[in-house]
Amino acid sequence: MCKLRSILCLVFLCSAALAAAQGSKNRTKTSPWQTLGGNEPLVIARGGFSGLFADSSSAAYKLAALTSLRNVIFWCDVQLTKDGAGICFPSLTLDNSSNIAFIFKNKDTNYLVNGVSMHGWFSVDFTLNDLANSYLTQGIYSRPNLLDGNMFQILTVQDVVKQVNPPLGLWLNIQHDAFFSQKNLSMRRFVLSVLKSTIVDYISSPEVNFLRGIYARKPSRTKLIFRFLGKDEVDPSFNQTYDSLLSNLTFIKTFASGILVPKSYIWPVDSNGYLLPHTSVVLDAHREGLEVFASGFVNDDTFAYNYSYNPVAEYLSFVDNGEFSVDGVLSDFPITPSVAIDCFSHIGKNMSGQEKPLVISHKGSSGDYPDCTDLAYQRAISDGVDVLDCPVQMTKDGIPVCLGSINLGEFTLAAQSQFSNQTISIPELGIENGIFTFNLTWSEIQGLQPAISNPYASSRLYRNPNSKNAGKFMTLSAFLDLANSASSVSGVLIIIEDAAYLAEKEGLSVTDAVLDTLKNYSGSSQLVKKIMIQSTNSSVLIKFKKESNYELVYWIEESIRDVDNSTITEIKSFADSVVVSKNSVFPDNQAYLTGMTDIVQKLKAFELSVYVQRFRNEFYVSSLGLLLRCKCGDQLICHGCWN
Ligand SMILES: *[C@@H]1O[C@H](CO)[C@@H](O)[C@H](O)[C@H]1NC(C)=O
Ligand SMILES: *[C@@H]1O[C@H](CO)[C@@H](O)[C@H](O)[C@H]1NC(C)=O
Ligand SMILES: *[C@@H]1O[C@H](CO)[C@@H](O)[C@H](O)[C@H]1NC(C)=O
Ligand SMILES: *[C@@H]1O[C@H](CO)[C@@H](O)[C@H](O)[C@H]1NC(C)=O
Ligand SMILES: *[C@@H]1O[C@H](CO)[C@@H](O)[C@H](O)[C@H]1NC(C)=O
Ligand SMILES: *[C@@H]1O[C@H](CO)[C@@H](O)[C@H](O)[C@H]1NC(C)=O
Ligand SMILES: *[C@@H]1O[C@H](CO)[C@@H](O)[C@H](O)[C@H]1NC(C)=O
Ligand SMILES: *[C@@H]1O[C@H](CO)[C@@H](O)[C@H](O)[C@H]1NC(C)=O
Ligand SMILES: *[C@@H]1O[C@H](CO)[C@@H](O)[C@H](O)[C@H]1NC(C)=O
Ligand SMILES: *[C@@H]1O[C@H](CO)[C@@H](O)[C@H](O)[C@H]1NC(C)=O
Ligand SMILES: *[C@@H]1O[C@H](CO)[C@@H](O)[C@H](O)[C@H]1NC(C)=O
Ligand SMILES: *[C@H]1O[C@@H](CO)[C@H](O)[C@@H](O)[C@@H]1NC(C)=O
Repeated sequence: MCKLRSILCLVFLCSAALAAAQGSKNRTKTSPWQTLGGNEPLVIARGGFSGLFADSSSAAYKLAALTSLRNVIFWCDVQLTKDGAGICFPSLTLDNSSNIAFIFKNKDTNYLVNGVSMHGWFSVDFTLNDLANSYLTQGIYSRPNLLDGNMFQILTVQDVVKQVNPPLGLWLNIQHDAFFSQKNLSMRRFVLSVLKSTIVDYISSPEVNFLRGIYARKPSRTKLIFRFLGKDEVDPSFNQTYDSLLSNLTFIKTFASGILVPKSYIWPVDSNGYLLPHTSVVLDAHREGLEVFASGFVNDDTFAYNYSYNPVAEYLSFVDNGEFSVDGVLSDFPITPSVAIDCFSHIGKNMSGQEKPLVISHKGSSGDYPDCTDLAYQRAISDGVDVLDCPVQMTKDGIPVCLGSINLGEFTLAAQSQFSNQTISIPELGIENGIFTFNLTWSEIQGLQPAISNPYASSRLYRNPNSKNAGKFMTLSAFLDLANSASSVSGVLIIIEDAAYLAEKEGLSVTDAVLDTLKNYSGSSQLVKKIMIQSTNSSVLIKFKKESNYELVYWIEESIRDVDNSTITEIKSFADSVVVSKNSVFPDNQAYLTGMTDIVQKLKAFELSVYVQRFRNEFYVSSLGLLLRCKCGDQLICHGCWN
């Protein structure tokens, strides 16, 4: 059975699907889109692929064109310079996203913006010529700035059209007409002049009077979109809160063909970070004949625990929820909505008909529930896992149990329990101050509170806090019962480590315990699942090879770049398949992928199946990116000293 190859297949299938999508606008889908006009939702790239390259840089726009659906729309936030030129730039002040503060050290100032004082280097204080020597930088400091040194120039709207030739559409967002008017600069004049020479599909603004002012003069193909800001904020041109405007969509419809709302207008999130039921905004606006676009989509802050840090799941809740679909999403990472729309919509869990790699759980669904608890396993099953894993540990009374680690301290509250006095260090296992599974009986372990793992706690990304201590642990035999009764599960992966230590030092044979449990199981009722035994120690696999015909999986723990034929031949003598790390296949340099090794092909040439681990949803900033910035100290200096 094709395993890793199919992972790649899936990637290529998606690319092929994207390519096909690019060839024709008609798609065959099992259910129609619930957008206003029944069209596929649009992907709007905010400043291009601004999650990776500096917002509004040519590189950001070009990457968006390369990696998105063909009808991706390029979003440009228009700001005016002192001499009335319109540049694409994400904010009124230039200092966060360019090196302007470095070049014009004392030209910062304070202005009132919609009645609130704001400090910075404002576009209105610089001519286009002044900006010629500035370059764009990554303005969101939690994102890596390694690509900033490429001297991406600040572009005018016309430059964007010329340099990157928007494949389909251009979307101009006019966030601050009222402010520019105060400075005697006319956004209206600028926009109308652009409309004469350039095709613009959408113009959005949070100011009613700006849109009403161009309504009669715009070409018919250009759609006006009213942008909602925070519900309590006031539209400075109209003196009404966005909340009150939201209750008067009939009025909005008199000058706009759609609305753009923060995603929380549609799916609100409670103060604990969980989704509330959706509002009726999309259905109400559609009833009024208004398109609805949602903003605020980024992969590095997919917020609501309900999505398990999976940005695709978030997009699907806006475009494929069975009740409505927004007409477009505004994203800093347009590749992700493109894939969500083109590859993952309307398929539910039915992936049949596509060659699909095996999905193997890691300690159950350990991103959602504490490791190896019944809840973690049940969630993995309901999510459609193919193979359930059980890392086997031994209890003091010799019972094989599925537990996240030999050290109870890592995944339970043992250290806060009556067993805290069992804390010891065992150098052979490389563990200091642990509480070991083999020092507690099964009934003692059952009494411990599980604790969810939080591998990204240092980036303040926590997993499902509502269930952080939920669930019950399971013996290997209860685990087998659960897996056996789940019809969608095809196999179980039993992981055995530290067998030599347990046998020699603690007098416990984990291999015998596993073999007995498995044999006994087939003796009593029929175990219908495929059995896979995994270890980093070939001696363990050799022992199983002698006594069974289970699939033997050799785990190559260290990250490798290459493997020679004699090593593969040796592996082949005791294993049927191999587990390697992700970065043995796709090595990286400072968190950017550098290419692909040929390890998978080499192993497969010897008819070994290849599994890759370990996939996690959390999207976090590489510590190196942060480190570079910290070393540089001040953020401004930082932007200049990356090399
Ligand atoms: C797309 O489908 C519609 C109706 O299903 C049809 O009228 C139209 O001709 C198709 N367009 C193309 C390019 O195939
Ligand atoms: C600039 O960056 C700071 C710090 O990240 C942030 O608080 C501020 O809102 C940003 N300003 C703009 C205009 O984006
Ligand atoms: C804008 O023009 C008015 C009238 O000509 C003038 O009084 C005002 O000072 C100007 N404001 C700015 C910021 O230049
Ligand atoms: C804006 O509206 C508020 C109440 O709705 C009112 O008190 C205030 O005077 C208005 N401001 C302007 C400039 O019209
Ligand atoms: C909607 O807004 C318009 C313009 O402000 C106003 O004339 C109209 O009375 C409002 N309608 C409702 C139902 O609030
Ligand atoms: C999100 O998760 C919470 C906690 O599990 C649940 O109560 C809530 O109903 C979920 N929200 C939605 C919209 O499904
Ligand atoms: C799943 O998809 C396949 C192929 O697309 C289809 O034949 C099958 O009926 C679908 N099954 C379900 C349960 O929808
Ligand atoms: C740990 O403390 C308990 C009482 O809380 C006691 O019964 C047990 O003997 C102690 N074990 C060790 C190894 O000290
Ligand atoms: C692997 O297991 C064998 C026999 O059980 C043992 O002698 C050996 O030390 C183990 N190797 C490692 C690296 O733990
Ligand atoms: C084997 O199964 C029998 C009956 O289900 C049970 O009584 C016995 O304890 C089991 N033995 C082991 C080693 O699991
Ligand atoms: C390694 O094995 C593969 C597959 O059998 C073979 O094509 C290749 O030539 C071998 N490489 C070397 C260096 O022997
Ligand atoms: C675990 O604890 C250590 C230290 O108290 C003992 O030396 C071990 O004998 C004990 N192991 C078992 C299996 O109970």
